Amino acid sequence: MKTLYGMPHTRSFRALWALEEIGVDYRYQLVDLGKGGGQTPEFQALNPAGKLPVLVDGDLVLSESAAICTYLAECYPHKDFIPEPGTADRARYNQWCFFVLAELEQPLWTMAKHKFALPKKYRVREVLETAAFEFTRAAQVLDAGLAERYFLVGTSFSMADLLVAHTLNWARTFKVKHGIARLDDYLERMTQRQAWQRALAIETEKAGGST
Ligand SMILES: N[C@@H](CCC(=O)N[C@@H](CS)C(=O)NCC(=O)O)C(=O)O
Repeated sequence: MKTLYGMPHTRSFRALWALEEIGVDYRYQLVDLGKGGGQTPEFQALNPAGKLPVLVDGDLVLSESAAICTYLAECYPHKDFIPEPGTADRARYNQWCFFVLAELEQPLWTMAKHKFALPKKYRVREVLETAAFEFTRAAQVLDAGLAERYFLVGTSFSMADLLVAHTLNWARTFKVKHGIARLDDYLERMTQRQAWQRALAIETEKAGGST
């Protein structure tokens, strides 16, 4: 049985949503970062960074949300959430996954770090405007990539869509605007997926205190 270590309102939603898309059995282990759950010896043995998500699957202990989503998609190729290796679509899939991590989410993460995540003495308010500008530029790149497309790669939903949609929703939740209607429509489509709705319900239940 797979175990996902996660906490509501973190990047572990990506792995949770991926598990729900695939429809495989798993256990959700809540790690309360606010109460030092990432710093316990038990959790640090799984991820010395103390970060979520972590997926444990047999002997495999995997961190990094995009790696987890890609791993899950590769384990269940018949679900068609990742293009075949060595194809042009797989190259495009990789391109968008790396884009999410390196370009789209970094300005959001910078804002979060400098608003609340870093210790107060390391926060620099002046970077917030720059990060907002960088997010808008990355969103424009995404907009161009989605022109005339329903999904980012090929003709079906992939984990690249999952990572991008989660990140756009992150921006929406934190009221970081890009002002691009096509991205709003795309996010609307992605969040109408049943697996998104199920993952959201699970997070809501976990946030209510049930482990
Ligand atoms: N690149 C990592 C980032 C993981 C990450 O920073 N997770 C945050 C929650 S969204 C975390 O666990 N933070 C706890 C900490 O920094 O101590 C991924 O995508 O999985």
